[in-house]
Amino acid sequence: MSRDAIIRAYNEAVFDTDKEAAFEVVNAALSHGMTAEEIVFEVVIPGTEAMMSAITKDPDANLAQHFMTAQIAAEVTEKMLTRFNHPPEVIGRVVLGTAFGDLHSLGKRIVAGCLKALMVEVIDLGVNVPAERFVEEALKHEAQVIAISSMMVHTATGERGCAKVRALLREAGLEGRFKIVVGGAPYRFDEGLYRTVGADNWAADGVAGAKLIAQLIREVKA
Ligand code: B12
Repeated sequence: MSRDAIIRAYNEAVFDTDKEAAFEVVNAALSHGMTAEEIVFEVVIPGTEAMMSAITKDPDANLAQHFMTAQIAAEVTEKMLTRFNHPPEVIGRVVLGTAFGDLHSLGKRIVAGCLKALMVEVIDLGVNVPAERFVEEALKHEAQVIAISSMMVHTATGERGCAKVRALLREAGLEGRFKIVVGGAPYRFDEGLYRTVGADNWAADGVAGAKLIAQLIREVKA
């Protein structure tokens, strides 16, 4: 099986939301001599990016495809990490959660999957997370980024969401220590909204979000 054939077969399995088939391709790749590192960096990450961009452009693509792409990427990456010759260093930490009052969790889980594939440690606080908890957990885990998902306009713009996290950081003199990143449907409708709510940046999907967060982690650490 050539490398191109492996990449094609992996992408097909993901497109079919067939996790078992994706793992079969990964096992075949290992038995053909590909290393775990090559599988993550040459198959899984580019494959996830390609699929996410195809799904975004395809009006017939469904939620399951979106979700499973990130889920498979996260699971394959976690399995491959145990086989890495030199385990890659975690590049940093992010606390991630859905804003207070908001119970939507699918987008957040996709973002978490994409972050894991980029070697970012994710502390997932779940849904309906009070602003105070974002700050407490970021301090406790020495995170570099606080990532807040909001799927509803009022949980994005409300006083108990991102704006409160910003206010708490300001009051505690912690603004230089953490960057705030937001995402979710309201930010896609209004690309300037992230500024209004006091975030440092936003991203439209999991792959772009993970890349942005990895970049901000490096900036905070520099
Ligand atoms: C599925 C869904 C639900 C499910 C949630 C299941 C779950 N476990 O998550 C259920 C049925 C529970 C639900 C409930 C409700 N929902 Co609802 N829901 C949706 C729906 C159809 C899809 C959301 C979704 O999962 N999308 C798929 C994921 C993959 O996409 P995503 O979340 O946008 O995430 C991607 C990006 O946005 C980005 N991203 C997301 N978060 C983050 C965070 C960061 C940091 C970054 C960088 C990026 C990022 O990356 C993700 C992956 O690529 C949307 C409609 C829509 N089209 O958005 C309505 C929607 C969000 N819901 C809505 C409403 C009103 C509700 C309810 C109030 C309904 C009711 N009357 O009870 C309740 C609210 C409950 C609550 N308190 O939260 C409205 C919100 C309207 C508004 N303007 O505020 C919407 C827009 C539907 C509508 N058109 O009216 N909902």
